[in-house]
Amino acid sequence: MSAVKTLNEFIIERQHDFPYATGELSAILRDIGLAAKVINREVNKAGLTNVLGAAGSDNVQGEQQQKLDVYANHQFIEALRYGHEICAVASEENEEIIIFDNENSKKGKYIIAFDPLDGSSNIDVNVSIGTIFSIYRRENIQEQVSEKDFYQKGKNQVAAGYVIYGSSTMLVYTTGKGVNGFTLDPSIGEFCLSHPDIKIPANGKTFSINEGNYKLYPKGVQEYINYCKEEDSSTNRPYSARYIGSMVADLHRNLIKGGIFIYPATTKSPNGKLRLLYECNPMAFIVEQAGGKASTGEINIMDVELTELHQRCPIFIGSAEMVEKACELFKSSILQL
Ligand code: P6P
Repeated sequence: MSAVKTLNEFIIERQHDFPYATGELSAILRDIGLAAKVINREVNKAGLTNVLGAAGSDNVQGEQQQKLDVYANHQFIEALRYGHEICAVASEENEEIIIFDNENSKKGKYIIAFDPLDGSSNIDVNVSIGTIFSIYRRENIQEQVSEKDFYQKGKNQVAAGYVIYGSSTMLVYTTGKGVNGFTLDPSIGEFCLSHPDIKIPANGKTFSINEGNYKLYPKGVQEYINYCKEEDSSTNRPYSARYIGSMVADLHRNLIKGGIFIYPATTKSPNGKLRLLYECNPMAFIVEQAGGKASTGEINIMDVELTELHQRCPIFIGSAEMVEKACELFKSSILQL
């Protein structure tokens, strides 16, 4: 056995974590790994080919699509279309779900939601960006698949993960049995286990929030920001502010080193900015599996009812003790209203 453990070797080894493992989830994860390698190739040379810049179209969010957004979306959809496992896809880039109607996929028991290239506005300035994915089992496989299959709580996820295209490219995922990270070795074209059994520190020294919106935040969030800036050596404060504007990059740093990321409701965005289905829920699954917490400020992210495909959700996520403190201040400010 080589010292290096590839993603595929790891998947096969861990496949028996599940009773009646049929290998379907393993096949999906392998397809995702392949798509990530293809996207990584384009991301890494984005400055050299004309994949930088705007695609000249807007996505369902009304956000200007970047050429790499469109490319990554296509790669993921096509990587999953002809397997036997996935029967429908929800993507940040598409208003409606995409139903795979080929013979293989029609009987698929799983559905997947993803943000193919989160933080893509950072592509042109070479800041790390990422792919986020979330996998559910269909609840009513006798019926024709529809958008309603995606209206599940995050606690029903069977797997979730992200790819971060940064100084190195990493795939980090969970199937509910802990979190493992794989770094792409370009010399062999394989994701190799580099961060086994990731655990997020209970506390950290950084807070990630867009302070430009300070005046738009609820009072409790303002109080937490002020708390982060107070001098108190016994609690390692003041914390350092670290905010890249790319959720995957900010969360990956906090997962490895500890910290908190907050994108709360604002007076302009009463449900925050980030999407429950393919940003908040998968990240919540990963962070909680690593020992952290993920809340709306009031309830666990993975308990939120999803009633719209692109539903937004406020999020406080990261080191357990930091999230608890932020939510304590947030809730107490609500009670004072
Ligand atoms: P703001 C990127 O557009 C994104 O969806 C996340 O990756 C990131 O955390 C957030 O938006 C940044 O938003 O409003 O602070 O620029």
